[in-house]
Amino acid sequence: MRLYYAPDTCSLSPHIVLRELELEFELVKVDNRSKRTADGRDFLTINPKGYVAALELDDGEILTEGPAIVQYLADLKAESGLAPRAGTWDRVRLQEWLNFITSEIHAGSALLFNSSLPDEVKSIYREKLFRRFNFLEDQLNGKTYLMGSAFSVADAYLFTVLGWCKFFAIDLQGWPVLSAYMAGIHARPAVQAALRAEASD
Ligand SMILES: N[C@@H](CCC(=O)N[C@@H](CS)C(=O)NCC(=O)O)C(=O)O
Repeated sequence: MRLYYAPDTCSLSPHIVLRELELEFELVKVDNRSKRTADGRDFLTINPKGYVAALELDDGEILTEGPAIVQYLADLKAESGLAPRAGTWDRVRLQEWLNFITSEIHAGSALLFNSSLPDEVKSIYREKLFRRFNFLEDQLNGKTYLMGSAFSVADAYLFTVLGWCKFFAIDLQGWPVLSAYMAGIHARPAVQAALRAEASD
């Protein structure tokens, strides 16, 4: 398998999951501006949508969309518990989290990277994001992970997108439960390994 990724982006989430599952994979860096891969290919021929993450399977199939990729990976090793078994109520709860993260936190914060948006507009989106953080603060109170006591692919995703707060000068210390949650995930060996690999590639 190959993971097409760009540092500091949402592709960190499937990267963490690949390492949590101890699957064999190759990392291929993508320049998100030029749409070229580090090995000199046109990334648009791999993912015509032009964005990471993209997962290339050994048979050549390309899978895109972070929430789909991480569920596919977790199901390759169902015994890992990174996703509850398909068809169960817990799996639907996991999908509820993945959808919340993708539409509310990922898409909601990606707007803040847009340097052409005026500050007044950005502050509207920041306030909306803070309401979502308040919700997460309540939900995570008394829990180690989103799904309870077991780390899941939703945690890899939430850790990834909340990590962007540093780019927006948002201090997560204002949400102590979320801060502690982030620190716990940051300490996981697979997370450390993924961060090191992306920093050194
Ligand atoms: N819906 C996609 C969004 C992926 C996405 O937004 N990727 C960003 C990085 S976080 C990207 O590569 N953007 C470059 C571009 O759109 O040109 C997903 O959830 O996987």
